[in-house]
Amino acid sequence: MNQFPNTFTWGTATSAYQIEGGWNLNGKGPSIWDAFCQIPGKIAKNETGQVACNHLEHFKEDILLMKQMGLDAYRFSISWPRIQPKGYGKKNKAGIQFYSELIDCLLEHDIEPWVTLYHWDLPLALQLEKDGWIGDEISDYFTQYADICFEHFGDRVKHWITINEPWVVAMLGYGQGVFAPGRSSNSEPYKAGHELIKAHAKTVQLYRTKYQKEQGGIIGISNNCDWREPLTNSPEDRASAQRALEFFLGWFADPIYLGDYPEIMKKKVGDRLPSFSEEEKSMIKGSSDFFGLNHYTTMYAADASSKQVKTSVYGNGGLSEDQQVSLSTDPSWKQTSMNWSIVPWGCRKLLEWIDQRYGHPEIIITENGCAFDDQIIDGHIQDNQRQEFYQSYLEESLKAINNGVKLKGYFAWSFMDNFEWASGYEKRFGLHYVDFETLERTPKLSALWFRDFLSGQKK
Ligand code: PNW
Repeated sequence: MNQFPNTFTWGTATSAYQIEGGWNLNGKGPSIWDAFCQIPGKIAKNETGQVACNHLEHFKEDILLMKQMGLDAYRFSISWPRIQPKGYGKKNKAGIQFYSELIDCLLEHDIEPWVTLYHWDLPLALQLEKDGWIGDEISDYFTQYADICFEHFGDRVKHWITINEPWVVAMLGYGQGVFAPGRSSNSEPYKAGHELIKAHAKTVQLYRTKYQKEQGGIIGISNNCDWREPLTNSPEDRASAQRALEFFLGWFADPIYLGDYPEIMKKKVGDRLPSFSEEEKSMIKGSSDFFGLNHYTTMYAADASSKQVKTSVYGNGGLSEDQQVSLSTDPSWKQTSMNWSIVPWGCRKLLEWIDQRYGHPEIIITENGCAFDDQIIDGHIQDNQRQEFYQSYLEESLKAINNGVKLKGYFAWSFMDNFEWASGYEKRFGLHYVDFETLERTPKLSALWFRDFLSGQKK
């Protein structure tokens, strides 16, 4: 493969609930995921993140493994209820201490911390007492929590991500109910999305007015989006692919880059889509220093304006009915163990679409990766498919750069196997294999390939 720019940032990513464990240790409060995992049938095999990879106690060993891979950066998330057990009021010293040590240890090894403030583990008290992300005050609670993080960690953390994948929080948490808090509705996702955007923007405003000048960091949001390829070349199918992208990524990125929701969403969702005041619009517009993108897969889009679309890969949530697009895959595409198709060129097309629609922003791929049923052969994890996945997605990313896209960094999801939400531990996304009995970590073939690839890039 050709060279990436030498200023390019290379990292891996994780999130708190998926790796930390210690769900009730050292003063941490319960989160909506702690509660959700207690409901029989919500998680494969009724597994939970109570122990996960016990990163809480193994973090130093994990940082050494990152060092061995030659990574520049590590993206992790802070557990809000570890910092504020109830999500508001009193802060928890032991929680602050943990992240402080983690950050120090990364910096001692020359690894840049990229910190996500919210990767889905909302303090349970905010759900029970304040209606979680559909409550009217949630964006203020979030901003107060973020303030604590900037105050305690901002001297050392120079890269902040406010919220991970608001689309997933809204759609899977409030539309289909397959993720915490497990609610099903065709209007709540739009209200949750609205509050998530406000929480992001208020937090960025706080960082910019109170901390950015002195601390000198940057702050943004990570949105997820799949690519949508028109099924045929008909004007209808091409319009549906565009519409599907606007409903997926435009929902969150349009307010931030263009100042309001996409017109097509306003038209099709009607009064279930809340509206921003002029003051909110101007606070939200321009509220991201970089374009964080999580990308996993691609599907075909075909027009379904004349049909009632009831189902999609994401179930029966309001979204698929509202956008009136039918999604499908190509039988020739290989799939991961999540049944997500492997379509590297979709990654390039999405990067180019973002570049064009949002005025050539600096993009960071904050997640890209794949799950496979890894086989251990003679003590080695032979995950050739994962290695090929990374190589092919990176090749297409490099093509996008050569076509003028300002892609500045890439984080592989994930550093190690972990708690894959509703799928439990069965789906393995890691570059490192984790034996969940002994918690022993082992680099997979893909981690070794990455190490060699990075050393080639750094010459
Ligand atoms: C992302 N979807 O989740 C998350 O940021 C990670 O925590 C997660 O482990 C990773 O991707 C792999 O799943 C997603 O249904 C979950 O489109 C679901 C979807 C997308 C992303």
